[in-house]
Order: sequence, then C-alpha cells, then structure tokens
Amino acid sequence: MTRLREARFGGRRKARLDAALKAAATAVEAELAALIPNHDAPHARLLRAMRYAALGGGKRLRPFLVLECAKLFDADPAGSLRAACAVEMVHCYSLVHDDLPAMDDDEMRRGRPTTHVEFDEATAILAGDALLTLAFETLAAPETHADAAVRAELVLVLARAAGMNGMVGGQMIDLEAEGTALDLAQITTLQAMKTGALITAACEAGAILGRADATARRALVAFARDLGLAFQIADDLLDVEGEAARVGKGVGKDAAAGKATFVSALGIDQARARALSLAEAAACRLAGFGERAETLRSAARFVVERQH
Ligand code: GRG
Repeated sequence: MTRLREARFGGRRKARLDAALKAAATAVEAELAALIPNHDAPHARLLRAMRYAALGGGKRLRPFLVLECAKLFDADPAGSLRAACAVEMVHCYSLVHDDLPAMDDDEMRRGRPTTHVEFDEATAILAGDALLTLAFETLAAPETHADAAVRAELVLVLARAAGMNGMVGGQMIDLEAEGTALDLAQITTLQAMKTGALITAACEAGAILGRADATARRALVAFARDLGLAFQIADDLLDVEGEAARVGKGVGKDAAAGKATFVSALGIDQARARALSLAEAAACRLAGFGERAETLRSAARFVVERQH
C-alpha cells in the first residue's frame, strides 16, 4: 500500500473509531444520568457528588469496550448499556478515591477540580462508595439481562476485577512500592491488576452479555490484556511527555512520587515501542471476528496515540 493510501485508510479508520467512541460516550452519559438520580432528597449532596464524579467527562473507554464486545454477538443494546455504565461507575469510583489526599492527593481530574476539592473529603469517599455499590445493583437488576445466570456472571467478573486480586490489590502494591525500584515483571503485574483487570472485565462483560463461546471469550480476554498494558504504557508516557491542560490532570506526578513505571523501567523510546507492539498484538487477537471487530482493532491501534 502506498503511503498516501495508507494514511487515507488510517484516517478513515480513525474517523470511524472517533464516531463510535463519541456515540458510546453520549449513550453512556445519558444512561448514567438516568441511573444516578438528581432529585431533592435528604441525601441530595451525595447524589450531586456522584453525578459530579460520573458525568461530564472521561473518554469512556471501558464502557465503549463493553458495548463493542457485546455488539460482536448481537447482545441486547439496552442491557449492554447498563452493564457498560456499571463498569464506568467502578472506574469513576476508583478515580475519586485515588485522587483523595490519603492516596494520590490530586486536585485536577478530567479538566476540573477533583471530587473532594469540589465537595469535601468525606463526601468524596461516600460518593465513591455509592458508585461502587450502584454498579453491582445495576448489574444485578433484571433490566440488565433476563437470565439471572448471566447477571450473576457479570457481577462475579466485575467483582473479581475490582477487588483484592484486581484493581484494589494493584493500588495497594502501587502505594507500598513508592520509592522502590520495581523490575519490569513487577510493574507489569501491578499494572495488570490496577488498570488491566477492569479493562479485561469490560471486554469479558461484552462476551458474557452475548453468551459468547469459550474460544471467542478467550480471544476477547487476550485482546483486553494486551490493550490494557498498551493503555497503561501510553498513560505513563503521557505523564512524562503530556501537557497538563490537554491531559486534564497533573503530569509529571509519577517521577515526583518516586513511582516505578514502564517509562522508568524501559526509557521513553522502548516504552513507546512496547506499547505499539502490544497494540498490534491486541489487534491480532481479534482475527477470528473478521470485519465485525474492525472498530475494536482500531481502538487498540489508536489507544497508544492518545493525547489525553
Ligand atoms: C482507589 C480503589 C482504588 C483504586 C485506584 C485505577 C486506580 C486504582 C486509580 C486510577 C488512577 C490512575 C491514574 C490509574 C491509572 C489508570 C488510568 C490511566 C486511569 C485513568 O483512566 P482514563 O484515562 O480516564 O480512561 P478517563 O478520565 O478518560 O475515564
């Protein structure tokens, strides 16, 4: 393929991906707004903080993955959207708690003040707790899927990804490791738990909603694992090279906190090369889905080029 044709092809793929991401983000925003009520109640402050944390920002990558993976199997779109929102709620809760003074102590997130700065620490903790529990309430409700076994499996997969052997466990390792020189294998394990587990659960949820067979489900899990690592390396690169205004949060924080990252372990050039090869490997995992998985393949390729 000539360079010009390649660029045009890439451009078309990128445009299609952007449109799919935008459509997913719009649908997720509307559904989240419906799932987190905004009414006059004795606990209205909690509801406002939850909405602040969950609405009006973010790339919505995880819910996009739920929706795209579920679409491969023609799963019911309404149920898939609810499951996508559940995954995003867990993600939003993790951001709220991660930003707290006791953790990363961040003041900016998604281009605006973090939840504890906008409200207060206690409210932010409660908003995170309530988003986490609402995620499971949403998955367990019959509107998400008519089959209780499917709902139970969704709950199981998300709980495992979010909990002690997944995101929370990864966060613990991360906090304990500050100022320590982790090797590449240790960084990979940490990040697979902290960031990768939820990304994997998002893709697996799509497979569960669509009652995928074991081969298809394994392929999506393998795709998600490569994608998750590529995504995290891109995040580490952004922390070193990105501009705060564009990234929407503080940058240069990893080095300041003495955190071991893919960039500190590999250097910038090797980290970028590794992200690119992981993204390519992720895309190859989807060969069995043919054309239907083109948007997911594009997501893998473009996740490493993101600017925020
Ligand atoms: C506090 C329980 C608890 C867990 C914290 C995932 C996590 C563990 C913290 C999030 C903080 C962080 C910077 C994690 C690295 C993963 C990452 C890049 C998160 C940001 O995800 P994006 O870029 O954010 O998808 P948006 O705003 O687009 O949704």
